[in-house]
Amino acid sequence: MKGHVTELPDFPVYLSLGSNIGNRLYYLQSAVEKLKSHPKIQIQCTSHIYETDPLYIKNQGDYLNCVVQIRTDLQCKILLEEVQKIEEELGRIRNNVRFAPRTIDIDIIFYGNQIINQENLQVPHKRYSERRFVLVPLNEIAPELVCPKTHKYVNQMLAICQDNSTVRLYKDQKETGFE
Ligand code: A4P
Ligand code: MG
Repeated sequence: MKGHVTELPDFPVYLSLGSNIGNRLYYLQSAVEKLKSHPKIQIQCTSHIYETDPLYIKNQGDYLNCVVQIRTDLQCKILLEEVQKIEEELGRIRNNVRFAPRTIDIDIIFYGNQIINQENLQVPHKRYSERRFVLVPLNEIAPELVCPKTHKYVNQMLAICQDNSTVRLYKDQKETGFE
């Protein structure tokens, strides 16, 4: 039921989605569908899907990544729990290996202008600005968004990003169902 959608807060929240195991496109699409059908989440915009070189642990498969802009009245901590539920429903197995391959990873990049520094939640996401796989799709949908921490536009963050890994549009976007 989406009856209360117009009452949702007026600030945007940005999520970064990534998958590099199995049917990556299916996992991204399913995660977007699950976000869409959540009663307290409204999707406002999705970037194209990009195929990206794996960062950090290089000997794993390429990722598909995208960024989604939502509105929600879930508090950020609750939103994290909800996106972790979606990760679990889509077969994400958590182990203690950081940056390990995954069916689906959903990170909260920005939650409006809020700055959150809790043990299990840091927003803006701690490493987003070092990642072209986040900045390129984010810049596609929100180039003039200002980072509440650095006070720079997303397009400036991308211009100064040291990461030079490959981030390319994923084949025929008509096949993705994102258009
Ligand atoms: N956490 C804290 N802040 C946040 C936030 N803003 N959003 C905590 C989401 N989670 C946040 O995450 C570990 C813990 O981070 C969570 O329990 C949550 O409380 P996780 O998803 O369980 O573990 P992880 O994903 O293995 O670790 P981490 O550090 O989140 O890894 P990343 O940063 O997600 O990196 N290369 C390409 N090309 N594309 C990718 O998508 N992804 C990764 C994973 C590595 N290389 C990649 C990609
Ligand atoms: Mg993560």
